[in-house]
Amino acid sequence: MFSLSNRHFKQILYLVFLFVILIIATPQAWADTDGKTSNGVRFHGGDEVILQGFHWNIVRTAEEDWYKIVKDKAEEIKNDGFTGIWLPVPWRDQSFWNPSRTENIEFGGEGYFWTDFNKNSRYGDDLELKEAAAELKGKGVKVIYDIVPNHHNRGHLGDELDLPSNQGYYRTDCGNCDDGDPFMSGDSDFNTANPRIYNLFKDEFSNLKENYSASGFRFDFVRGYAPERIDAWMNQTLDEGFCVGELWKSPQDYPNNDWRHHATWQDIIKNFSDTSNCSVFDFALKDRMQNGSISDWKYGLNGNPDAKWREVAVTFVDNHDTGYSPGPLGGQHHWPLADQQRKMAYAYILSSPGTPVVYWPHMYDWGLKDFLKNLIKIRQDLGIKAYSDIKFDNRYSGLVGRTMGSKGELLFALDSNLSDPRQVVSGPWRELMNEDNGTIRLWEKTLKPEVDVKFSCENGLTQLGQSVYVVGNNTNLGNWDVTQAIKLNPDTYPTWNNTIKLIAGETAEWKCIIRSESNPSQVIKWEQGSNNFVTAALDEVTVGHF
Ligand code: 7SA
Ligand code: CA
Ligand code: CA
Repeated sequence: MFSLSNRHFKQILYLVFLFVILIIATPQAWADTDGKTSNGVRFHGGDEVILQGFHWNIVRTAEEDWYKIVKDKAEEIKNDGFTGIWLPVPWRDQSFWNPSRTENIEFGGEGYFWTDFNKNSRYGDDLELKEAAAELKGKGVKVIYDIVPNHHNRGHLGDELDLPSNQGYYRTDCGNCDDGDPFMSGDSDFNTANPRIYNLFKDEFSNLKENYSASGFRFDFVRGYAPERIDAWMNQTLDEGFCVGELWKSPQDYPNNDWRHHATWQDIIKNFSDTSNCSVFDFALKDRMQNGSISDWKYGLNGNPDAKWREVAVTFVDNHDTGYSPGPLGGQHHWPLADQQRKMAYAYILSSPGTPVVYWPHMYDWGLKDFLKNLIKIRQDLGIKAYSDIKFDNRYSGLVGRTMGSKGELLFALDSNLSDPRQVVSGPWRELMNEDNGTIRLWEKTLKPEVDVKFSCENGLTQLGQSVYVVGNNTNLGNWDVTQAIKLNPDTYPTWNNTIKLIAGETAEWKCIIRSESNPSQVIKWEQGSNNFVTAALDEVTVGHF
């Protein structure tokens, strides 16, 4: 019988203890929470930030197969903070039509008028899709496929999906063979209640999960079929996955005798979510962004006072339908947000509840990557989730509010006359962002308090019109921007002093400078040698010298 000496037993115990510490200490590996809302809606823990991984004209403009481009970018997408990517419809689309009366342009092939489940599409071939999806999943970016169960391009020779008519498979096979709206004339609509059709999609969804790394689905044109069908499909294939429905149908789009004709956008999309148990694109917010003032943005589903409503919202600024896309005709732009509001809109959706989606061209084609990456980092550092609490402050112009993250509070002021965050609620507030002449301002109140640290600079011999300042490597010290440096007082000249707040426990690097009063960017003298260091603690003193 193998017996452990007391010493060996202790060694093993110690090793186990170390292993446990290591696991807990690696936060990024454990950051992704899963699970449904308490009402059973599939939002994968509510900590998702999603990239829309295509735009309308990709099939006409990509320099090479799109799947290869996305695969090669997987590391960057992960590092930008995205936890999921919405990939285009994986099935081949051989349709085409000319969207312009004046120019000879060909649209079609984007996936929404797909032929069959063959995955050799305009985005790349089957193997490229498999590899791109596996690479993304391997990096921790969940793959969410665009799914179009409402209709397809039917009845061509050689199709791998060639269903006969008059068998109950299509809308046109009987008077009520479709429990939803028609797409266009409806002659390509499925009867998704038909067992064969239902199972066709169920098996394909399982295939996407087993062989194409699917972790979620985006259901297209959900006005076209019963939301209960979506819940059944998800239950049987990817019940713990992420799902979102695209219900783009305004109250006036419903017939007079339908309750939704007299309801709000929020009621309509929340009702869909209740029945499908999927999250839902926040067209209530989109409607306010398009038709309201910026202070009306609080009326999106994601701003609802009830967390059970906020948490199912999937917020967006524009997508491949509503917005512009690089390439022919600028894409579709059915309902584009005004350019000058775009950055404020992203500042809002990334600082507020719901699950935010960033549109590919905004992130990677039109110069907003650093701005958006910073917003995503702020969201994740403060632990803001789909269900986080939000409080708006109507005393100021524009949109002012606070989102309560699990690690701290974020105060946002967009296009507002609010001058000091402490007017909203006492601090200490630390400024995180100030863009576009103050139209976008964010502050944080971390759970980490700030402490007063005494800074001194010795031998600060100055001429008239010059003063000694401190500049350093964090927001309170000007982020090494000499125009944001902190001025000291010559009360013990030539030693200059001042008290500056730093976050308790944080270590900062800094230097003394002699700077012109009249021209803030003119530095007459930098402190020589290496940077000074200080770790913020109560009554800490830190001294530099010229
Ligand atoms: O107007 C914008 C808003 O203004 C606001 O002020 C209004 C809003 O209500 C108002 O408050 O929003 C309205 O307009 C929206 C955009 O049209 C509507 C919304 O309901 C309405 O209220 O949104 C609808 O259209 C979107 C494009 C859909 C929404 O789900 C839907 O509700 N988006 C998704 C659905 C599809 C289709 O799968 C995709 O469409 C979108 O990318 C996706 O995100 O055999 C069939 C057949 C025949 O019946 C036809 O006669 C024949 O012409 C085939 C042929 N149809 C072709 C189409 O004519 C052609 O346009 C088809 C084969 O190809 C094209 O269709 C494209 C579609 O244009 C394109 O957007 C489709 C298939 O390639 O792919 C895309
Ligand atoms: Ca999650
Ligand atoms: Ca339909």
